[in-house]
Amino acid sequence: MTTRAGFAAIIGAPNAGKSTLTNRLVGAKVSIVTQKVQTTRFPVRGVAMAGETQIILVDTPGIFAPRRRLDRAMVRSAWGGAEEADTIVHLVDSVAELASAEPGAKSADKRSAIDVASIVEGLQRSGKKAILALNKIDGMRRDTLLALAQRLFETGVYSEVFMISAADGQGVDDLKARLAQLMPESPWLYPEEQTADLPVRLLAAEITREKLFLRVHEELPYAAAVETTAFEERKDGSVRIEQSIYVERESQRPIILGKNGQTLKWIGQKSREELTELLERPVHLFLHVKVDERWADKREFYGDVGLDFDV
Ligand SMILES: Nc1nc2c(ncn2[C@@H]2O[C@H](COP(=O)(O)OP(=O)(O)OP(=O)(O)O)[C@@H](O)[C@H]2O)c(=O)[nH]1
Ligand SMILES: [Mg+2]
Repeated sequence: MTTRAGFAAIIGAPNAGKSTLTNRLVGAKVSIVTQKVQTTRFPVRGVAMAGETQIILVDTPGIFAPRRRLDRAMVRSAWGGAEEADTIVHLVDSVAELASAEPGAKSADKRSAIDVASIVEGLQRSGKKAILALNKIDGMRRDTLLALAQRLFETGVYSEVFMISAADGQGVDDLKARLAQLMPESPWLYPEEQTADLPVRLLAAEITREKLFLRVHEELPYAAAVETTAFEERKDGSVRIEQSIYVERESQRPIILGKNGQTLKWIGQKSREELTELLERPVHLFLHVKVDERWADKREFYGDVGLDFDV
């Protein structure tokens, strides 16, 4: 039996749908998804099986013009993930890309198009060919898509084009089959049943961060981090998890707490439900809100997940 295994990095502008695609290819949730840009903060590995082939997907942070130290570290790690991979998928939000060319385009769409252009330049510099995957084709017209595919393909940095919807699954099986062909002959790199490669404390913190963003993304445009401070297996088979939610300013604390603590309660409930399912045992979750104005610049948070802060 010949087995294959290798790495496929998924790069793209913030919000292109990279984590949604990673989860869909793996068939399980390994990376969190929100409607906010810059949700993924460090490379997350998901393991997908296609027959005798193991495709290790590297979901990367969005690539964009960085300002803060955390941003720079995120963007660098995204390119790092691409360099080490056997194949690169550049995922593009087709809706944003097409909208950016319209008169009166939204600034978010324009920003996304600028980020796409910078990724094309990065690929040109690296001399590597990528697979172009045009995402979010659900509900889009075919002719507009073809024109977009052609325009991007002419940059010369792509070997082929796929049109997909990570959300509803269209085209994803074809992309997966192609990725499987591109993997080198190799023994499998992970046990067959493993889907994610993320320490469980970190995954638990990510799940709470997802719920936090889902609930307060308008009021808290950027600033929050979650850390698991205790993870204790108990004799009765349950697990006790303590987490700190860090915000940058005292004024943000009430946003997370909500009226009578309702918002924090909702976040805790949703996170606990998902953790219970994920860990397959009862979970007791305790959340604390802390103010730390410099969390984004802190090495402790991200050093252990492979973000390199030395500039
Ligand atoms: N309509 C539609 N929406 C999608 C599709 N794929 C992803 N989305 C939505 O796009 C948003 C961003 O998805 P993510 O998977 O978090 O995007 P990302 O590229 O990982 O984002 P960052 O980690 O912030 O860089 C979410 O609201 C998704 O539900 C798709 O195929 N169609
Ligand atoms: Mg993501």
